[in-house]
Amino acid sequence: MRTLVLIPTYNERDNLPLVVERLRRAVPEADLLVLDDSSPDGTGAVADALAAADPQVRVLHRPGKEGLGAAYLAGFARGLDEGYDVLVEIDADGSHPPETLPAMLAALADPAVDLVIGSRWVPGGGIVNWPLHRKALSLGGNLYIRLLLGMPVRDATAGFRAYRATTLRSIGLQDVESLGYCFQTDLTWRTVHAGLTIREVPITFVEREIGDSKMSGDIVRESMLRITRWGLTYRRAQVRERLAARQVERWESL
Ligand SMILES: Nc1nc2c(ncn2[C@@H]2O[C@H](COP(=O)(O)OP(=O)(O)O)[C@@H](O)[C@H]2O)c(=O)[nH]1
Ligand SMILES: [Mg+2]
Repeated sequence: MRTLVLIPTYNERDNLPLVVERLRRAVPEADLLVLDDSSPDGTGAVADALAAADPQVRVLHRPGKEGLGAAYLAGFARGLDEGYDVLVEIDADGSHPPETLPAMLAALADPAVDLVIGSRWVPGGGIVNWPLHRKALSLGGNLYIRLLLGMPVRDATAGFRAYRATTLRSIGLQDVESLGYCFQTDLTWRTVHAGLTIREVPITFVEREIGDSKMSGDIVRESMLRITRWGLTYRRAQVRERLAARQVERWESL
């Protein structure tokens, strides 16, 4: 399976060479594409230097910071266009261990599996060095998602994933509006609704040691708003379906 690993970056100058080196070692056959939003710290130039030294590393320079979702959509479009079979998402800050990627790709080799999520919230998974409030946000967010959307996924917000190209082609990427981190939940939801199969592989998420998180109040607000909206639409449709079924039963008993 031809694999393209997408690495979104915003101010990851010191992290990028480390994650690229670990990825090249862990999955030597995979190609890498850095998605840089013109980081002010010069990450783009660092990426160019890595690309110049290694034909399996390339860079997509984007004009400005448009959010993680927009960067990934551009990367998916490129990878699908180039005919890759598998597209991988991974953070640049070292939080997602590239050493777990072979196990994730092995899980995706099962033809019954359409998306593999590197999950922090299944047995064997975990988080190192996150403050309590970040853990609470992730657990609480996932609980809210499960209650409202009823998805059988423990870590729907996770950003370490391997998608089959056919999955990305069948979930309506052209309609995705999510800009921030709720992009991950959005695509999980679309994958479930397309009737596709998700497998979670445990990972140990390690909080970054270098640079700053781009998590923000805006990102949390966007997630809450969109997830609540999807949930209400879904639950309303469920109620309508149940009422319609009851009506049919009544007619049939007449
Ligand atoms: N291209 C691009 N990358 C982004 C953007 N926002 C975040 N990232 C990258 O997405 C990954 C996850 O972001 P991070 O700040 O570590 O979030 P956290 O792990 O949830 O605290 C990192 O590789 C960031 O550099 C963005 O707007 N554009
Ligand atoms: Mg991070």
